[in-house]
Amino acid sequence: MSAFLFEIAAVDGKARTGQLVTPRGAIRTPAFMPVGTAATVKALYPEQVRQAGADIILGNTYHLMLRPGAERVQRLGGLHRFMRWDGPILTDSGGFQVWSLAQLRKMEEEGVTFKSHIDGTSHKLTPERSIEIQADLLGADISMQLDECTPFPCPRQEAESSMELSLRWAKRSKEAFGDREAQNLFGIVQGSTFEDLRQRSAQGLVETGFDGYAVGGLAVGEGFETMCEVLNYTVPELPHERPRYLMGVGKPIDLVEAVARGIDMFDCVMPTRSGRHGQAWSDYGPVNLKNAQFAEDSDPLDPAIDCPASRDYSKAYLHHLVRAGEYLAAMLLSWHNVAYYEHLMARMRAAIAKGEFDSFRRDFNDRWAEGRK
Ligand code: PRF
Repeated sequence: MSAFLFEIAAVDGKARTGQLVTPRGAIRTPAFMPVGTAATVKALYPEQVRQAGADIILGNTYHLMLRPGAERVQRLGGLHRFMRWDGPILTDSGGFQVWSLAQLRKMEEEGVTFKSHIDGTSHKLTPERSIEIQADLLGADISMQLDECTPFPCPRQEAESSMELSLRWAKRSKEAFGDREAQNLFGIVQGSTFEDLRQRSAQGLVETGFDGYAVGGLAVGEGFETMCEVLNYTVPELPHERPRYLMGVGKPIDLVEAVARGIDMFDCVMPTRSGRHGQAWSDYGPVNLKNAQFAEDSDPLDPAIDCPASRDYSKAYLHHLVRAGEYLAAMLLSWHNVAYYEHLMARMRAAIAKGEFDSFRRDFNDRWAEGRK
């Protein structure tokens, strides 16, 4: 197995900055991956996603296996060619989306059987089938092991048996993945909010050996403080020299605090989903453009961000588009939000490189708190 080169250029406290070098291009870390669930980052052209500063996007096994079908995507040249994104793609394994979207799930040692949320047809995902879909059919640059995400709160016994199942699936995923020159495989730490379970999960994954390590099972209702606490004891169990990915997180403040704890990669629907609901992200929190206070506000959302949606359109215009239910509202707000998230990552990378991450973090927390008032 050849792990992508991961160069850590600077460390500041627990925060790191560098790059993960893939055959489809380098991913500057800490990195934010916009979510392209159904072979599209919703409401954005691939060119806009790239221009907004994204080096890598995320795709979903669950959605693509159901529609248009993984074999069909392969026949059409793989996911990159199909959606016209030539940068790296990380795909999620499907476990979490089955858990959150599918009806009538049945978990077994072998895998998970479920009914599609689209048409009710039955499907099965095993660790082996998930790898086949991600790596062979879609052609993901980074594949994720199949895992089970526990709800919150979760009784200890259930968290333990679920974590052990995910660990057995990790080993089967790695076996199925085998040795690949140009593709990587990440393991996923589970164990809910139990320190010893998280430690055992991380140690089991490290023993098996992955190209990167994700922290799963968070942002499921445990809250900000608990998530930070879990990261406090989980991240130190992961190898310093490999990328660490916090799955499905989060708000801007979550990203800043997770980077402070040593996380290198993130994905979240937040920027695109809230963009479709009339919200724009800022250092002070979300701004609801529907609000009457913006009706005659001729300022742009953020002139410091090098993105037309952030710099060239007035809040008054965006307010009008949102009120009128125009498609362009979703397009411009999604574009701004992705650019804002990518700009935030760029600011964190620069602060870490200069050894100024502490003061960046403090100032950011002040602005975020100011926005709560
Ligand atoms: N596992 C997987 N994908 C995920 C998660 C997980 O635990 C989460 C947790 N919030 C988001 N996406 N495979």
